[in-house]
Amino acid sequence: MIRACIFDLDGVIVDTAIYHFVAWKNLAASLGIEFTEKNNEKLKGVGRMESLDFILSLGQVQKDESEMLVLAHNKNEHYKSLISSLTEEAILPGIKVFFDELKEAGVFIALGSSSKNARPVLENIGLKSYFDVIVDGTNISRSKPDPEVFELGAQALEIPPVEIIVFEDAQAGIDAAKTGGFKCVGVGSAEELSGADILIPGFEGLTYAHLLNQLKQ
Ligand code: B16
Ligand code: MG
Repeated sequence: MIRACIFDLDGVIVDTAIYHFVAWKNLAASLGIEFTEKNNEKLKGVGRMESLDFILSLGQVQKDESEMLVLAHNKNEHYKSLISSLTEEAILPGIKVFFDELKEAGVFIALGSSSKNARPVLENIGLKSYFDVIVDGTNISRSKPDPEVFELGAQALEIPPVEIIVFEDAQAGIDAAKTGGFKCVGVGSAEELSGADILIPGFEGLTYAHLLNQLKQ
């Protein structure tokens, strides 16, 4: 029986992935590194320092630890300025209706995000009060595809992973959920994502009852 759902944030609840991309692209350009949307796919769900490592390796640029901290800080300041004006209009279609349905069914709602900015984002879009548990980048020591973020969520909920559905838009997140023994719904297309129990294009028109039926098949 499913008793809880853990949601990734960026790309599942709200489309902040574009803002991460803009901020990383800007930083990469300042270092003379070309950073494409295809490169950006690999960074979805991946933590800030690991993302910076990836971008530097693309341009074969070497930086020491203190320089890397400054670069990551600069990217984050740019990202924060981009998300400061987020409102509930940024919530992805169908999410709110789906959350209301979960609440009515008595299913717990948790967040499992790699982002250290998850709480201000949830506050800005007005969804924070829906969450029974929030685990984000400030709580974890290992980034997705490590299952730590979802395992901490399951522990806080006091519910075993087999009774929890994880919703993820990133391959690293799907891998994390499956390694941790969770049910996993991938949000996106089969061209980009593999290994989830089922894939959905998004939440618009999705009912919880229909989703449970699909998961049983
Ligand atoms: P921050 P998620 C992830 O959030 C993003 O997908 C990823 O692009 C970002 O680098 C990571 O958070 C860290 O974010 O720099 O804000 O701490 O998809 O796991 O909700
Ligand atoms: Mg995501």
